[in-house]
Amino acid sequence: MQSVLITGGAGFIGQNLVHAWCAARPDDRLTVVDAMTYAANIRSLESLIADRSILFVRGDIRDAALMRRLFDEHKFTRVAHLAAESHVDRSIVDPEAFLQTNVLGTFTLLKAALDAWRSWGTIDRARFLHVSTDEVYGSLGPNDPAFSESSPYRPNSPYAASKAASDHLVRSFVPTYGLPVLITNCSNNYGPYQHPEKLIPLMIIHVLEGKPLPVYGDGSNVRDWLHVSDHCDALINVIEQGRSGETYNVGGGNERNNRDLVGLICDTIDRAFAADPNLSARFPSCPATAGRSTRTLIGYVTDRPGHDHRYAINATKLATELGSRCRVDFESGLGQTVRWYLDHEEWWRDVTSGAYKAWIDKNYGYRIVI
Ligand code: NAD
Ligand code: TDX
Repeated sequence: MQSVLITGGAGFIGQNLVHAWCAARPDDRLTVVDAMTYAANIRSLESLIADRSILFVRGDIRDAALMRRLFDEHKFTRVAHLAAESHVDRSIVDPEAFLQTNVLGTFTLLKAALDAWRSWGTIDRARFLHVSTDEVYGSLGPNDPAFSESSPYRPNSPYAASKAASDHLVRSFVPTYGLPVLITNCSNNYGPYQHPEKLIPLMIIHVLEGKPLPVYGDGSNVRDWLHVSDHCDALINVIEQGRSGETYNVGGGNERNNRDLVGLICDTIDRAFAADPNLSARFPSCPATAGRSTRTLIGYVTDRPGHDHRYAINATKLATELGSRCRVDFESGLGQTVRWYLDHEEWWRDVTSGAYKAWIDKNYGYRIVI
């Protein structure tokens, strides 16, 4: 039995990880710490909190006194660190929050773990998993080999630079202080509970509401899509079985350019409307209601500055050392994700009101259709 701290557990991957962890390791005691920024949502955790399967603490990882108190109260033996500012476009408009949370927050958490585990004399049995991104490696050309764990760091956005800085800090705690850390760098996740500012949920919701689908640039940028459940399984495997001090890349092996991906989302929704007449009543503004292809909503808008062209992950190390492999086929994973958003309208309407709306105005207000 382990006492586990999950930071950022109210975010997209965090919520999925909490559920996966409870299912895979029911005897562990889980404490979730989350600052509840605009990106957080704890609806899916409410029943776990109510029946005391997990403890939820609203708190900021930059709060050193709180972090140390939590370590002392709960005697954590595992840390899965996911708390972060995670949206590239936001980091372009307002980078400071990324340095605060991703760099300083990670440092504060590392220090709390080190001080606690040293003072208890348990450092040899503890594990600190830092969840990072493939964006630290920069951008690939069309024929370049996929990123491996030894690819050089070449971050191109303030978000990627802040994650790269945090990876370096985490790594430095191994030779300097002997902290037992593991780092994972993963590709783009998709699945339930993803905030609608990210590509896949944004496009699904815009299709349902009959709004334009803003593809940045010419839509040729490629991402390697990883279902969040495969990612969570890999994280649990890495924290328990991975070699301390090592980095593991996690990828979906599903490269798609944004143009094709958005077209696939449209076709999936068109088929769902053709099969279920109730959807037309629920989403009257969707072109599929009138039997028109929702691809007619696709438009090309001003590109993201510094837009990385292609990401692809070589996940051989994870597969050969730890036996972790993806199980979710991309087309069926995308179909399930579309279905999830169709079935959870109340969830995304809630998220897309208020603060989210203000952000959309700020991010898309200046973009012109090209
Ligand atoms: P998310 O934005 O959905 O969730 C992040 C969570 O962190 C939110 O609940 C937020 O409230 C919390 N948080 C932010 N600042 C905090 C602070 N100072 N203290 C405590 N909590 C704070 O992000 P996500 O998509 O779930 O990503 C989780 C992690 O995985 C991040 O570290 C991200 O860099 C990494 N990652 C994500 C993806 C992806 O495709 N989503 C891919 C690669 C890596
Ligand atoms: O409206 C949009 N139009 C568009 O064309 C949005 C929001 C995105 N895009 C493009 C930009 C990217 O090429 O789609 C692609 C995916 O964009 P995002 O969903 O913003 O993801 P990305 O920038 O690739 O970063 C994601 O994967 C790596 C996560 O948000 C990061 O947290 C993670 O580290």
